[in-house]
Amino acid sequence: MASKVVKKGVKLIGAWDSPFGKRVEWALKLKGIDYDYVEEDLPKKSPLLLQLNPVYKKVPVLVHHQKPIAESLIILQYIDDTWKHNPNFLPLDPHGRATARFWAQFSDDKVLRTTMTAMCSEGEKKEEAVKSVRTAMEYIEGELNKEGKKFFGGEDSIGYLDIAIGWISHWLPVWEEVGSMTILDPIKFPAITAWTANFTSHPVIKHSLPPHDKMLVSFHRLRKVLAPMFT
Ligand SMILES: N[C@@H](CCC(=O)N[C@@H](CS)C(=O)NCC(=O)O)C(=O)O
Repeated sequence: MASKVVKKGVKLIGAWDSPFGKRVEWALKLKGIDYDYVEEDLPKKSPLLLQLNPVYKKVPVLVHHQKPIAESLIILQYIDDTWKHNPNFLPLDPHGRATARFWAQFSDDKVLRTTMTAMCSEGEKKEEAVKSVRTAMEYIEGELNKEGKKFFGGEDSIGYLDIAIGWISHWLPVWEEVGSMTILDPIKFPAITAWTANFTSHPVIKHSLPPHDKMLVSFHRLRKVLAPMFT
């Protein structure tokens, strides 16, 4: 874990149960950057959020020296580019960097979004979504096997792709429960299962995970709101 190196000028606008906001929190903590945190009430978006992210109106937003940056995967790269001290999140070689970004985008598009669809839908639509998430997860399983290390970032350090797929370790079980479905079968996905245990045991991650029960309440509520859009 890096020591505290930056004192001022960094603010994170997030929401406690947002897997995207949590990426930025993890990244700042892993780099040892001091920051102010502003919790956003998403049902009643603040003028601050609308001003800082007028295009998407979503959290997270990182403000550094009064300049906002939106979109969690872009923010992760900004953090890595700005604070270059250890740990380095992205590999140094261009192909390694491109590959990590590719799989991060893939896991957002094909795993995370489809899991939300599965959680919020029923019947055939749900079955189809669960099937496609499992197919997509096979690629992540394959990448972890290829790496053969504890984390994508290496044997000891969490990297960009670990942070990007970090939600699988703590949000996915909640979404499985809320959607009454099983996605992460440990027999089918032993590498992801082992990675999940490693990730959630890391001291920085372990102490910054929202409580499971509180998340269940929050995502049951979200499911109720979103379900009509998936029928
Ligand atoms: N692609 C965005 C997704 C951010 C996102 O969906 N944030 C949610 C919270 S988890 C949000 O702000 N939702 C409010 C809304 O959609 O109006 C990222 O990676 O930052």
